Amino acid sequence: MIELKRYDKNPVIKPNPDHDWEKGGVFNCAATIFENQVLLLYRAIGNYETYISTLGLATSKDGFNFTLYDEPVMKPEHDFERYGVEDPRITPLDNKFYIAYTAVRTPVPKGDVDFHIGIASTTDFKTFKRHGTIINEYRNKDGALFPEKIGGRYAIMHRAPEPHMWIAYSDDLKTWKDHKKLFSPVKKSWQDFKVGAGAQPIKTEKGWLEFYHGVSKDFHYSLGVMLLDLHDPSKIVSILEDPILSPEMEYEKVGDVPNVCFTCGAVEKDGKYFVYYGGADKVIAVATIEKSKLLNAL
Ligand code: BMA
Repeated sequence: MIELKRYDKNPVIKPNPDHDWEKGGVFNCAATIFENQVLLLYRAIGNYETYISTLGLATSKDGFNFTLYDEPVMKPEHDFERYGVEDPRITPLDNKFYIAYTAVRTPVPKGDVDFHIGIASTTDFKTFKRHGTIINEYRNKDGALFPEKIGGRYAIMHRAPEPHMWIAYSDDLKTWKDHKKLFSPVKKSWQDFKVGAGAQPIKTEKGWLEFYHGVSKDFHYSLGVMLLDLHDPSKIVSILEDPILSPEMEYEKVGDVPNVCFTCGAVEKDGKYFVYYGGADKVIAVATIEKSKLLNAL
């Protein structure tokens, strides 16, 4: 069975009691390579009453030891994200970095929360330009943009209507059409409740590599992996039947939400994939796998 190998000193980032904005939890982070370092944009919670997320920044030369910053780099700025910026995915595209994130529009602890996929872009990870929200006809999250145009159009994975993974296309990154169902929950399995995009898709010689999440009926969040056709990413060319990471360690089982491994980002480095993930909505961990081993298995 193919599984990710956890870093033995996980978690790599924990809540910081000295920073009000990230003392409650740090989790679900985007990952990219920026200026020869691994860069993470991570979700941070300060206050449990409001549960409003901001995004913090962390950088690392080796992918394991991170330098952290005192202030969040992205905070809610507009009405459409007033109650939080969550679960970012970074995609290098058109000489910028685009960020697809969950823009929360109504208060989180109060019942039926409304959220959409927000799009922002940056070149320096200091300032972020907002491009509004997309696919607004549905409550939506788990947006992950592809890093290049495919067949002349931009492409994104998203998650509405639930519980499926969808793919859609756009000429301008604003209007999205030709929505196709990409993948659905699998009966009587570790992913029988819902499935959603995880990391930003990564281009390989065999297809678009996608580390995604699957949720079971007892609310365990595990990671799976699939390969999508390079020219038609609505087609799955290969998918592993078993999860590649499931909640087993204390930091994955016990936290703010129990039994959660949730990825929003992975990078290729030194012949391996480094998959960053939130453990139990509380800490950030990393697990790796050799590129050749994974691609041979798929
Ligand atoms: C999902 C997302 C994630 C979260 C997970 C487990 O729906 O909202 O942000 O990590 O639930 O709570």
